[in-house]
Amino acid sequence: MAAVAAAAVIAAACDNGGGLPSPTASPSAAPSPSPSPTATAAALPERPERFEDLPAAIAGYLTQTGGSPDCLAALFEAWEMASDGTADCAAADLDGDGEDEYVVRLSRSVGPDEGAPPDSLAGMVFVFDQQGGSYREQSLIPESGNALPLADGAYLEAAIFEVDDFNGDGTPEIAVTSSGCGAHTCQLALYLMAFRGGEYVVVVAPGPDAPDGIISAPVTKRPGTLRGRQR
Ligand SMILES: [Ca+2]
Ligand SMILES: [Ca+2]
Repeated sequence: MAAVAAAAVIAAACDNGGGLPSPTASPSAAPSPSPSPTATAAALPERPERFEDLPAAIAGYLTQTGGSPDCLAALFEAWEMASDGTADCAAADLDGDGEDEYVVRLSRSVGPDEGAPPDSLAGMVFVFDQQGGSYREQSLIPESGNALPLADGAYLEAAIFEVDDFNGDGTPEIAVTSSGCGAHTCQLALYLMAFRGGEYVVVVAPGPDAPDGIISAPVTKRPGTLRGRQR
């Protein structure tokens, strides 16, 4: 791209040097009466200092803007959010009210000082749902004995694995993963969540292999080898 742009600049310079009158700039159009409402970008809020304050700031931003057509891409860029390359945001109508909700993963760097492998990410996954004109967040990583959060509530390698209608009932479910490592092994946990009875809950029936409906399995490789939904 840079080379193409440079070539265009050079070509333009040559044209101007050829004795031909340079094309006049197109006459300035009359000032448009008012910017299109859809093009009006609300000011991006400052990133809160504390990681645990990000969800409330995002809920406030979504409430102010009435949603996010770019699924928070501009906000995440401004906030310089850490990412593993998997999706940070997915929009889908999860409760069947005709409006999109936002499934959002927030990541930060984490390392051995917090008991994590070097150069890891930890994060939280929330759904932001609008009720009565205000967006509110709910965590999509339920508490479980297999996956303990770090001090600020972040989980290692939290990821949006997929948002899709897995069971064909017409409403999407949300598959979220996180991992945690003990002394010898790492566990990957999978949470399959959906909107039921006014909130987002685990929809897998508890069983021997899934206490609390949370599916977990040992992974012998470093966490992160099971990659989530790609951006
Ligand atoms: Ca909805
Ligand atoms: Ca479904």
